[in-house]
Amino acid sequence: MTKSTYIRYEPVKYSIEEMLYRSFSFRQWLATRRSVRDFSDETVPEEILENIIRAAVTSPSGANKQPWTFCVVSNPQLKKEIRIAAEKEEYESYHGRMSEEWINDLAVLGTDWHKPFLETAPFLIVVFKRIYELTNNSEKKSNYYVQESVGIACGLMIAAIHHAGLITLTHTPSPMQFLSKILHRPENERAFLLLPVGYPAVNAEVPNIARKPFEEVCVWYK
Ligand code: IYR
Repeated sequence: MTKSTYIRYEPVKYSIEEMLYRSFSFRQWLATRRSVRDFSDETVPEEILENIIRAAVTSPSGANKQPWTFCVVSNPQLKKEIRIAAEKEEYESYHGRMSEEWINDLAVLGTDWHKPFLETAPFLIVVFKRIYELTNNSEKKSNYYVQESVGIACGLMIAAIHHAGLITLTHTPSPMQFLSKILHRPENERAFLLLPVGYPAVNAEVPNIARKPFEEVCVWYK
């Protein structure tokens, strides 16, 4: 067993006034984030994408295993292949695989099987979860709380995308095996989430939906 070594944590210290201001402005700014499906094809400097992914990988993870791989796709041929394969699955989903209740619940979003953003957006970030690790001699090593860890990393990444002044949406074509095939991912990886990243199209619109009232989602036990 490897023994732990500790290093000093360098805390940031703000005054109460600063904390009130920072927490308020951060939540107000986060509230301006929306899932946007209408992308411009305007390109984005690669360094911005790199910064976004470097932000995501600061995420905590089970036993610090960091069980994720972020694939950044800008190649137009690959984006086209992904769109064709995703739309094929989505067509099946919207025409029988999803329950009537599910289809009704999606009505407010106005989504359907067409996914033009998979080609229009300059970048697709395809997030893979690593369900285990393989050592050099093909021994399997465990990862822990993979779903939670990768989910948290994606949350940070969505905030980083918004912070950079770009848009995204969480796209989950189902099933997603086609992504492993197209991107030639190894057997220990499973597609987790697909995030197109770019600028919104001119006059892009979003569904007129609201977040739940705070009182409904937060319970205090004082
Ligand atoms: N994956 C489909 C359907 C879909 C499902 C949920 I839950 C959403 O919040 C939105 C869409 C699609 O991307 O259209």
